[in-house]
Amino acid sequence: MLPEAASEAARQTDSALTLLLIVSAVILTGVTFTMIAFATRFHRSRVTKTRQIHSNLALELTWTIVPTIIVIGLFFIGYEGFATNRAIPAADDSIVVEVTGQQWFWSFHYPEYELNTTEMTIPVDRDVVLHLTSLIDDVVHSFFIPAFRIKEDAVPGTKTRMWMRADRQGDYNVFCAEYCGTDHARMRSLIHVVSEDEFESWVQSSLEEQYRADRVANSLRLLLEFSPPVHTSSGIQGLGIQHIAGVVHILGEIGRFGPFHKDPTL
Ligand SMILES: [Cu+2]
Repeated sequence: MLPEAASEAARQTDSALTLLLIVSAVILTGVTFTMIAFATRFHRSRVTKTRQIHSNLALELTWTIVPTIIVIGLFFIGYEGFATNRAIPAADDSIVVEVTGQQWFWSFHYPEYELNTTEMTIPVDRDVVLHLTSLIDDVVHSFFIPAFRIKEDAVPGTKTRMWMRADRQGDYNVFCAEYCGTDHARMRSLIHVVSEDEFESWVQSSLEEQYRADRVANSLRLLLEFSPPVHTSSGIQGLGIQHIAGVVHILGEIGRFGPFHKDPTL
């Protein structure tokens, strides 16, 4: 049902679930067979008169103490996993990623690098702390990573947190697990778990890409802000000299910083 676990905490969750399943299966089987045995043994065709039993201390103590021990035992096993997932590591020796949900996509911000992305990349064997929220006028979403067995609500105006430490490289799905409107089912993303070296070079190339995109976007914004439209005699808006100058400027920017140019230091 779930993909292979990609962190130690996920395996801890899996073993708690497996144990719970085994205990439940044993109890279900025991109860079912006892029920069938009693229904057969004491069927109306065999027994017409029952003995009145007022108390049976040994039996009552057994069916009180044994289930109590089982339930308390399961509680502690569950609590152990819960405590692991809530013991969020200190921010200074982990990677912080700010996750924002909105109808209907996730976006990521790495404050340490001032980097914005639409998919998440993290290094293997490093603690990663997620700060989750939703846009202020949006709805509640839920950030769910099945491979890490963790899920946390992303709530407008509030910051929630969770963490993970991936120990297997690969690409892992992210889903929104809180119904949030029409395209809820399409609100997916990916987490790429890569080596430390690959992560460093990914940060570098993403920053370069972001820098180029920002330069072009800024030029466009300046052009729109500072170039008033020119009205021709027919009343149709035309290009003014500022527009032409602006377009030339943008073409220059694209040439210097655009997708065809690799060196952002120029
Ligand atoms: Cu959602």
